[in-house]
Amino acid sequence: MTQDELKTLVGQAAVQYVPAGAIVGVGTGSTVNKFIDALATIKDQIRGAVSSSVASTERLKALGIPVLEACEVESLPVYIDGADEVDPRGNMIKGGGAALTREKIVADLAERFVCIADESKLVEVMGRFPLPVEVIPMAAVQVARRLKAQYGGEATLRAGCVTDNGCHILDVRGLKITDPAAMEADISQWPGVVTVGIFARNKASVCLLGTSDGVRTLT
Ligand code: ABF
Repeated sequence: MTQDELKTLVGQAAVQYVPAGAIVGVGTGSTVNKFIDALATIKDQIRGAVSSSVASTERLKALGIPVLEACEVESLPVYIDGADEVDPRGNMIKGGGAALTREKIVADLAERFVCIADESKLVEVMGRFPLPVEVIPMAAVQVARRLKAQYGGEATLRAGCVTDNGCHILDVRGLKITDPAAMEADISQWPGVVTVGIFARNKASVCLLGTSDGVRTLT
């Protein structure tokens, strides 16, 4: 199967995690696009969606799925999103698409996070994919220095990238993320850091991985 077919497989499989009558949290990316297409087939059975990006909002609306603002809901039964890397415990690196802050906000509203990805995203220890860190522009150099001093990471500013929040992204190479929860908690409280792309506090409750043998479920 091609990577695109694997994404379709998990996008369709994720629909079974959407309860009837739900407002669904919907993430961003090419795998989520497959999920949105599948969600459209049951759109009469849900109340709508909260989306983590303009791109997903447009796709949802084009398919006739109502989109609500995050501030209009108190909680979501489920958030379905992709990842750049996921470990066997459900910790993830996200933010390759620069939407990490909104993704973490929507994930935090959700009771369950269902991660959908092709099996190439599964790693034993995260860090091969450069870790995105969204920063207030004024803090970028200082945060980069600190990433080097404390974690040995080489941070580079993502060229031409201004996030939905008017901020910048550092991509950090050379990390071995052996304790995702501790690293997320630490970097998150540095001055000028908006969001670190480690999702350990909001890790996946379920991960659906597309493999050539079908969907593999990690819980
Ligand atoms: C979002 O989209 C991100 O957090 C991650 O960067 C990316 C994954 O995209 P794709 O499904 O296209 O690989 O979920």
